[in-house]
Amino acid sequence: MFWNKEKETMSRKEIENLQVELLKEKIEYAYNNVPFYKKKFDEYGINKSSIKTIEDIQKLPFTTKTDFRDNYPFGLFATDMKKIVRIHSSSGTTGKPTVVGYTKNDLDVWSELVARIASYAGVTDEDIVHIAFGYGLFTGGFGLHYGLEKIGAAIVPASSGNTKKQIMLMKDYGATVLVCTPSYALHIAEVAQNEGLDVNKDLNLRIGMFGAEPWSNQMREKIEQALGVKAYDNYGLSEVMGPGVSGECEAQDGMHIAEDHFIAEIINPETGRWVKEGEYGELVITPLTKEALPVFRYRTRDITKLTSKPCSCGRTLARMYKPIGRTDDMLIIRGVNVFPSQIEEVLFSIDGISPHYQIIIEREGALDTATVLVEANANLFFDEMKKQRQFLDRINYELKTTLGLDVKVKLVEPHSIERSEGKAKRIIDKRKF
Ligand code: DLL
Repeated sequence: MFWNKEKETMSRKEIENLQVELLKEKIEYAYNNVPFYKKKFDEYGINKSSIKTIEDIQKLPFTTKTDFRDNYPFGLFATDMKKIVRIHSSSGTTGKPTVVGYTKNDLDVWSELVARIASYAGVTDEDIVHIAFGYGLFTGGFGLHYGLEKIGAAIVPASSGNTKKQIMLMKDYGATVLVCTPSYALHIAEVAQNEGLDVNKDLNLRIGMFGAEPWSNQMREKIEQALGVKAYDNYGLSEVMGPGVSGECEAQDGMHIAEDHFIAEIINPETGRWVKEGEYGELVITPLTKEALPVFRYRTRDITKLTSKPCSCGRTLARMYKPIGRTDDMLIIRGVNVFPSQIEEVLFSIDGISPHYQIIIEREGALDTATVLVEANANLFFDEMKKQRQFLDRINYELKTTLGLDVKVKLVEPHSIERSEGKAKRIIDKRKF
């Protein structure tokens, strides 16, 4: 379903012309309002006339998470506090959180773009939407909330936690759309089943809008089966706005990027240069309309690929494919580069494994080792050693043939891996640096 057909179907030329104009304006705006960018642009000899075509964006320096940290908390803001009406932040695993601010106008754009991705997924003003993202500093709860409100849907701002109560609310209020992380969706399904609910009879869900963490297509199938929904992916990050940067349409062949508000590039993370369209690399995003916090060429660390080919849905906005991991997530195990998502794909293709797993990384001498903890389904015979052995051999074999990697696999009791209410913690890194 189109939300803003004019913007969703611009020609490539129109998109690029608009991006060039907005980028020039933003460069001037940031130069005049953010000392950090004034200094950087002077250093690189950049001003708005440096940009003539979209390729010229490559002249600009990158912005990284470290730049946010170095300017903690408000050093990158372009407006004074009088104009700031909201602050969010994202906590990394180390150091200070990244702080982001929004003007009234930024919030309007944000809800417009979230309304857009929700309508890609088919959400309408007739839906009852259960939002189980945390409401707080995390951009997920509030971000989805105001976008869906703009569509006119009835929102149940359940926030995260207390899964049994969430299920009761979904059942009693007849929620038709569930919004949360994919890992929490699976947890909800598991608890509902334990409570003796038949999701097809007792719940009324039809759409799931899931995002905020990587998830494979295999996981999508599991969620769709377990909850009786059609599951749509959506992507975003706080540094450039939050959710609403991109989302899947009915074709589910990549997520359409709101290119009238963002420029997306894919670079080789080592050289910083553009890769060819369709090749995997690191996603770099430049928001074009942010007032409170203009950012240029933000290095997301997410590994994905782009296509600007027209989509069967009729939209012309470029699409990014499911991120397969993050540059800081990549494991090098005995010389083989692997992302947790590749391990997930293998695990989820094997019957008898419940969709909950964790990867423990340790260091033995100079080598990194990985142990995959896999939860067996309750109906797997735990007391039958031979069957267990065969099952483990099968998982080892599949991992080895698909990834070329010999990893240790350990079966653990059903329900022993911690369930997440937000972003799942898939990797436990025990290495000491
Ligand atoms: O996770 C924003 C968001 C909220 C997106 C709700 C979608 C739905 P941050 O907490 O700043 O913002 O985390 C951003 O999460 O760089 C990716 O690594 C990851 N991520 C977000 N969406 C997806 C997705 C929100 N659909 C970081 N697939 C990003 C894979 C995702 N990874």
